[in-house]
Amino acid sequence: MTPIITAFERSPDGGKGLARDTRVRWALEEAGLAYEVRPVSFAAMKEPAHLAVHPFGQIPTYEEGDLVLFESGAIIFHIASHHAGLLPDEANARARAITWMFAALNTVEPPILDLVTVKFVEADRPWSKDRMPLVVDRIRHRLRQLAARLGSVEWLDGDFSAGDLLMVSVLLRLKPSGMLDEFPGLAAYVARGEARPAYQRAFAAQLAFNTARPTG
Ligand SMILES: N[C@@H](CCC(=O)N[C@@H](CS)C(=O)NCC(=O)O)C(=O)O
Repeated sequence: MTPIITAFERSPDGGKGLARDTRVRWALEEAGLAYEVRPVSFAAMKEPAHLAVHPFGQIPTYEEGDLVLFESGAIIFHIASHHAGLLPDEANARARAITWMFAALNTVEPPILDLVTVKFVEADRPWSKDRMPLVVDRIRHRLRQLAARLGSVEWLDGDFSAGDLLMVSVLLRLKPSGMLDEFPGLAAYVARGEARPAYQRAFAAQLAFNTARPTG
């Protein structure tokens, strides 16, 4: 059964690949799975039909027969659990790769999301300028720690895994800020992720999706 994912009808980033359908597309490509994409407008996202699939009115979602999932991490974990290539077979290595999935989403992504919030959502608040350096410092702190752990190895723990897929996806959100360039080891790690053929296919697919259709 071909899975169906949802994506922004038109991503606010215009196809830079920062919307979270890209990471799901990437996992599907790594697993060698075909998939369909259902576009959802911002308005439709908050309507009952979509809320029945995603309680928080967001993308991405994943439908496969009777199974309906939301949360990019849960979707990627599902794909990785059922297809080779994204999680190691050995139990402890698998548990460590899953730990990195959580670390990406729970420890590294939140401060990075704060940067987007302070830059775009809170830009007109009087305290926004004071908050920015705090947010940037918190990101730097996490990047320093992550860079120290990664050292000079290729991936976080052995072979490429869903942990790397999520970590690279989360770090990619920093690209427009230039902050990654302060950490050459992390910038190279992200570049290795981007160079994977599966990422390239996912990126191209979301770009085509976001640019090929006329705005409606
Ligand atoms: N934790 C969720 C976050 C989902 C999320 O924030 N999706 C964004 C797009 S990347 C969205 O739908 N934003 C529109 C909105 O929240 O109204 C996940 O990882 O799937």
